[in-house]
Amino acid sequence: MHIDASSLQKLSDTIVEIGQQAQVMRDNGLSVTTKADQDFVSQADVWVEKALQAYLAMEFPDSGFLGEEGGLKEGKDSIWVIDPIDGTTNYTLGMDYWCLSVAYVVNDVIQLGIVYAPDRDELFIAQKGQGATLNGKALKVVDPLPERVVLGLGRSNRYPLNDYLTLLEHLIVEENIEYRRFGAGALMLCHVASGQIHGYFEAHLNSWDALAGLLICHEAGALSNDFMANNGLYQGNSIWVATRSVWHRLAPYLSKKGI
Ligand code: LIP
Repeated sequence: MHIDASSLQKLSDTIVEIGQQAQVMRDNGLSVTTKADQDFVSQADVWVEKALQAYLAMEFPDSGFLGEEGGLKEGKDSIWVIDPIDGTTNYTLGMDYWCLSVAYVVNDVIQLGIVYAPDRDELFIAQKGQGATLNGKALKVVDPLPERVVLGLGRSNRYPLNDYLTLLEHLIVEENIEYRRFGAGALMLCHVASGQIHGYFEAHLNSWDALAGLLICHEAGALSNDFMANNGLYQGNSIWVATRSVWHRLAPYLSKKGI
């Protein structure tokens, strides 16, 4: 199902409204529960997901829904993939590096990606084949000077620490590449598209963290691994995205690691 311009406008306005409500909820005080080591959920994560699901079920009744907190509701050939608050730890601590991430997938192909970071007032939107924008301005990735590469990284307990440390050593010692880890994969992917960083790697990311940011990167001209391979939609996958020159520079090392 194609998303026309007025539906897209209504949807992005709704995401902005819900994101601003999440700011109010934080300012009013949050209850936070532990899902696993260093993996938390607040009542705002649950509220945001339910609010988005209610809106999408009304506007797109035939579509399915996959959310980080509420899980899967099957649909016909399309599905909305939602991370209500990506960067929950940052959000609960009052840091500005968090976002809402909404992706629309038809027959395993990402058709629409919307990422909104309320504290930064950054609204990223991409539709397949129609480019990517940040607050309405077109995005196009640019290759960095080889000595000025900054790579975004993410890690979790879903992946051996040693492999992460080995990668860090390779980047710093062998490649003289700087890195940043800000704890919200969806927003870091968007900052590849907007040129703040020149690539992003995480050994395992869930589809709700990855899909919207991935389309925004693709539509801005970045290269990536095939995240949807091996049932990536439901199992998650490794994610490796970069500008063309950074991609080709690190691909040999990462392919040795099976990426
Ligand atoms: C987080 C991701 C981050 C990853 C964390 C977690 P959450 O998402 O954005 O990249 O390293 O393990 O998955 O839990 O804040 O939605």
